[in-house]
Amino acid sequence: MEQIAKSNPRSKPKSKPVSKHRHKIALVGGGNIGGLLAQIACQKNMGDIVIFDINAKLAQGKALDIACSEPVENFNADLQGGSEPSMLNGADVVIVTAGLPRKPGMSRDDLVESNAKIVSSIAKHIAEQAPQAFVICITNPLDVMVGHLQRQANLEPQKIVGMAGVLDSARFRRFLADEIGVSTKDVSAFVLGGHGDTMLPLARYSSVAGIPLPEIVRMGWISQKKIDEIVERTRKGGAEVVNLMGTSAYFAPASAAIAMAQAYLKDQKRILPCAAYCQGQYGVDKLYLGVPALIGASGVEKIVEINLTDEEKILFHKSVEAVKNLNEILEKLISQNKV
Ligand code: TXD
Repeated sequence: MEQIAKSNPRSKPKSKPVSKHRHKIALVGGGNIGGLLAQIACQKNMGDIVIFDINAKLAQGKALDIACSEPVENFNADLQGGSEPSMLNGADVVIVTAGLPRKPGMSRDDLVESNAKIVSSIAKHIAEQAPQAFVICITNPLDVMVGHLQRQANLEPQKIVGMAGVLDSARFRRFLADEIGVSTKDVSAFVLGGHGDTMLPLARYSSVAGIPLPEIVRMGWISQKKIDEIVERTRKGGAEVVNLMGTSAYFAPASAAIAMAQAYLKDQKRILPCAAYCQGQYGVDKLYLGVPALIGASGVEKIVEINLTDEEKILFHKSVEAVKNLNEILEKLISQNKV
């Protein structure tokens, strides 16, 4: 009888050969968002899933648990969990959530030092194992972490984006739809700038069934005062959830990142608000910032430059400065060898 090789339980898990027929999605961070990313990606039949986490047992447990939902959910995917960097090998998409979430009272900016260290540690794994992947960074403070990850992993800028704008605009759309009394599907909304209190939800570029929001105000469906309140609620949407749940949001962020991954994997040419690498657009150079980006099979295929009024320019500039200041804090930490 053929000797069945006794696998040494302590042997390193071998990275499964990359399926020739399915995409491979690697989730770096298997926490609240990472686990949901794995489940949503499976249920949308997006490909094989790897959950990589410093807490190997957490990653293995979530991979196993989701894998056992396959017979019921009727998707088709191999799932792997663990803490071996080789698991990332050959990934088509890498979604990074490794990092600490906010606690009540914390700002996203309070996470710079701790999360920059984590991002530095995983950047080399991505560079070695999946340099061709489309990388979506979620870890906060987002606009700074995506730039840090791009530099540390030496990735092509158009192949790495930050997820925030899709989430922020989804919140904006939800609040507007509830107030106007229409389906969220018929509300399109725009958010520009950094993922923080200086973000710029743009009512002027938002619409209901193609009717510009200012016209909706003229039609009496919603007041300008209410729109201003909703803009402010959108800006503080993350903190609202943190104060309710005691930790950062994870359902809507996971859905937002999956939409971005699908735009890449299916070459959908979607225009999505992403933290993308600006090289002169909006007067911003060599900086990641939330802008409308066309996402397709090449990654960020175009950054869409919209006209801004003088007032919008002032608010946008404030957001740019906030992101630049945070980058300066990071550079200082790096110069002090703290990151
Ligand atoms: O819109 C956005 N971009 C934001 C981002 C929306 C919501 C949450 N935002 C941020 O995402 C949040 O502030 C955090 O920085 C990340 C991840 O949030 P999540 O809620 O998923 O945090 P968890 O549940 O703590 O998960 C983080 C996981 C956890 O399992 C750790 O063990 C793992 O990250 N981790 C690591 N994995 C691999 N390698 C290293 N070094 C590592 N360090 C921690």
